[in-house]
Amino acid sequence: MRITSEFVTSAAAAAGFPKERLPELAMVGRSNVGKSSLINALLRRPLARTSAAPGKTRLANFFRVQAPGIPPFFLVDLPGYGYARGGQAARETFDRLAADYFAAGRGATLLLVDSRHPGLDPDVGAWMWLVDHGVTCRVVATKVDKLTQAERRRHLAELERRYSGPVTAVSAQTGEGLEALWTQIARLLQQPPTAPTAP
Ligand SMILES: Nc1nc2c(ncn2[C@@H]2O[C@H](COP(=O)(O)OP(=O)(O)OP(=O)(O)O)[C@@H](O)[C@H]2O)c(=O)[nH]1
Ligand SMILES: [Mg+2]
Repeated sequence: MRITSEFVTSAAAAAGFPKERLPELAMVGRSNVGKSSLINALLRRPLARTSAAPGKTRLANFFRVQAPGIPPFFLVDLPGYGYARGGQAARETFDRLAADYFAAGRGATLLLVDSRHPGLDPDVGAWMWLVDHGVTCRVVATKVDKLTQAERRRHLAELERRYSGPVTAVSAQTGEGLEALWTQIARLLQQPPTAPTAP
């Protein structure tokens, strides 16, 4: 599968979001869950900056992507939530950026959760917020390479119960699950864009 991708822009607020309208898919999840790593694994090149320390991605980064059988789209790397360093001011900036992004009704979302920790309160809270705001959202379990086979079965069952639907398990490290995720992305992007809803 030939995939082409390019970095388009970074935005600290809605005014900086691209004016060009394409289907969009945003990566949402706790800091350090593996959003930027998953983008790089999907695109097969290190476009998004990753870090072992949480809080690496501080802006909304937009990548233009072309993949076979999928109309061109923006993949969006958003800052993670649940990251304390930088204090209240930093947290509010992140919250405002995410609120701006979703208020603009720009597209669908992948909610990334760590496969080792199913059903964390902030993740369930984020999921409920997205669903309440009418955002099309699919759950992806990251870092599955870190689990034993028995843990995988148990944690995935737990996740599917918590999020009332199928969960795609992936590893940015081994590439496991990426093909299934591409199939899901193609399906998500063929749906009509989500309408903006009042908060
Ligand atoms: N073993 C393993 N480690 C991973 C995987 N994906 C990401 N990591 C590691 O997890 C850490 C965080 O990854 P990032 O991709 O920077 O996480 P992020 O969600 O973008 O973090 P923020 O930008 O801080 O919100 C890095 O040390 C990655 O190498 C994976 O699939 N398997
Ligand atoms: Mg990141």
